[in-house]
Amino acid sequence: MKRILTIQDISCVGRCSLTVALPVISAMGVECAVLPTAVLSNHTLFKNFTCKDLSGEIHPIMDVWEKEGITFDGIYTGYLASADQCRQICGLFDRFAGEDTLVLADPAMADNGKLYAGFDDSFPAEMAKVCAKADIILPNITEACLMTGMKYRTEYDESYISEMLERLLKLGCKTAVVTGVSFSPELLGAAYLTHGGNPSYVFTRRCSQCYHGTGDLYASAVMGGIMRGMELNSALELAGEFTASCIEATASSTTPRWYGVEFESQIGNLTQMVQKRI
Ligand code: PXL
Repeated sequence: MKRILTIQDISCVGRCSLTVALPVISAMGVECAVLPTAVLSNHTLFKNFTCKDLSGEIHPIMDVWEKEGITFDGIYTGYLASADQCRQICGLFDRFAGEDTLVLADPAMADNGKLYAGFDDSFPAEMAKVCAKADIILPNITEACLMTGMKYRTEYDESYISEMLERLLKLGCKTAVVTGVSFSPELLGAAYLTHGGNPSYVFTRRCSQCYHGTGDLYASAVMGGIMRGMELNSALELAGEFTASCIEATASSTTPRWYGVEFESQIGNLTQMVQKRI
């Protein structure tokens, strides 16, 4: 069984980051080791939150893993709590990402044109350095703009997205995927580009509701799919289908949207979706 390491915070309440990555990646038949970067009472879209930064734990943990000879087939980074942590995670790649380790970076730091609470304007440049070392990066349009200096737009055409993909590749990653791309009211998806190729698109039906944490669900499913041997295109299709099914399963819920999507009811479905694609 493949073993991956996911590096992101644990928000105790609110279904995002580790509380999403662990169940999703496990359900896909991949061992999910974790490096929690911070403990929050809940994610930062609630009105109040506590945040205990765990930066001081990263080096001692890495030293022990090295002593124990622990290795990973993949490393998946998500929300990182500070610029210093970004630098530490670049160092972790140098120590633990060998030739055959797939590194996927989701620069979870912004949405809808705005950085999340707690980050300042210098943070995207540090996150861009994490992305530079990754094989695959998975920003949404806001995050891509912040890392490339492009202007954030809600209305755009294919040339805007292809310029974004080109600029993201220039950061240094091998494959750039931009999520949350849409050219029509019915479809939402991802655009991706590899050096020397042309932009490709994977669309899924657009769900009218909007919930917090869907980016983490999507990225976790992409990582799980790739680790199960799927081509990127197939992993993106699966992730889009899974995320849409989770949103639809939550549509009748009256719980506020910042509690995230009720993915729990779709975990059995996810396991079956993986079986069909491998
Ligand atoms: O889902 C991204 C995310 C992860 N972790 C924390 C967050 C957010 C988004 O707001 O606040 C702590």
